[in-house]
Amino acid sequence: MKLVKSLMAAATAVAILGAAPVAAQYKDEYRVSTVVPAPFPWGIAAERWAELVAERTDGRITMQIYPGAQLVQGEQTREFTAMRRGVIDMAVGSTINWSPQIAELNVFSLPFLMPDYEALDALTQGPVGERIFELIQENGVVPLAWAENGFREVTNSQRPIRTPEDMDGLKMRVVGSPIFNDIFTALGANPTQMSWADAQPALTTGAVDGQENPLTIYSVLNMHELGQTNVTLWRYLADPLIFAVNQEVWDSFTPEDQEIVREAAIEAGAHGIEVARAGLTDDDQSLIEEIRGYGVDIVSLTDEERQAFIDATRPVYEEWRERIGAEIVDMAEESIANR
Ligand code: X2X
Repeated sequence: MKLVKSLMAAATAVAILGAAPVAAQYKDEYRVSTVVPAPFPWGIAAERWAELVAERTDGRITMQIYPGAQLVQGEQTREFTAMRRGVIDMAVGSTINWSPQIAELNVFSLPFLMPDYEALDALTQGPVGERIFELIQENGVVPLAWAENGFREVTNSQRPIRTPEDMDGLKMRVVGSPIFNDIFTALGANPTQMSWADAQPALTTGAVDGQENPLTIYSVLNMHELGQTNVTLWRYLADPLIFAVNQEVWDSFTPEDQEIVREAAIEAGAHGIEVARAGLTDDDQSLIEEIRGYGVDIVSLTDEERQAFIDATRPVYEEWRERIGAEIVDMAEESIANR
C-alpha cells in the first residue's frame, strides 16, 4: 500500500513537473586525469580547480585527481579518448597528449612558431583557441579553460647543445605525437617515443641521453641529479593545458553547477599559468638561476644560433602545415604577427 501511494505521488509529481528535466544523480566522485601531480604547475592547476569546485558547490561535486595518466595505465595519448568515452570524467590535459585524436592541436608543436609568451597567449586567447575549443566540442568533450605546461627546453647528459650538429646521434626521449620524432630526426638526433611513466626510469638508468620538457618539470624532478646537466634554452615550442569535461557528465550538472565548474577552471587556469611562468620570464629568471646554481650548464642561444635550428626544422614545419591544416596554421601565424 505504501509503495502504491508513493508511486502515485511520483506520478503526480511527474504530471505537475511536465517535461521539466529531472535532476540527474551526481556521482560520489568525479575522476580527473592529469599526467603530473602537484607540485608541478600542472598538478597545482588541477588541484586548485577541484578545491574551488568543492568549495562553491558545498561539496555537491567532489573531484579526485588521478595523476600519472593512471586511468589509462600511464598511456597519456589515450587520455582524450577515455574522456570522450566516460572512462575519465574530467581532465587537465596537454595539447601534445590529445593531438593523436585532434590533429589541429599539433599547431602548438610546430617548431619555433611561438617565440615568446605573448605569442602563446595570442594563440590560446585568439581565434586559434576558439577553433580548437570548437573542435574539442565536436569530438564530444566540453572544453572550459586553458593553463600551461610551458616552453619545452632541451636537456641531455652528454654535452652542451649550441648547434644542430651538437644533437648528432643523441638518444632523446620524445613525447607521443609523431611531429616530435620528425623534429628530432631532422636535427640529427635519435628520438624514441615514450610515455612519461617510461621516461623517468629511462633517464635514471641512462637508457636515453636527453629529453625535452619545461624547466618546471626539470626542476621538480631534480633532473640535474639524473645526469641531465646540459640545458639549452631554445623555446622551440610550448604545450598549453586544457581543462575539459566528458559531455554526459557536463549535461548531468545543473546550469548553476556548470557555471561554477567553468568559472573555477578559468580561475585555476590563470593561477596555473602564473605558477608555470614563475622564474622563467624576462623580468624574473630566478628558476633558471636556481638550476644554474646546481652546476648545470645552461646555454642561451643567440638569434643567429637559434636561426640554425629554425632552418634545420623548417621542412618539418612545412610538412606539418598540411597535416595540421593550412587554415589554422595561417591563422596562428597571423595572430602571432599581430600580437
Ligand atoms: O610526457 C611529458 O613529457 C609531459 C609530462 O610533458 C607531457 O605529458 C606532455
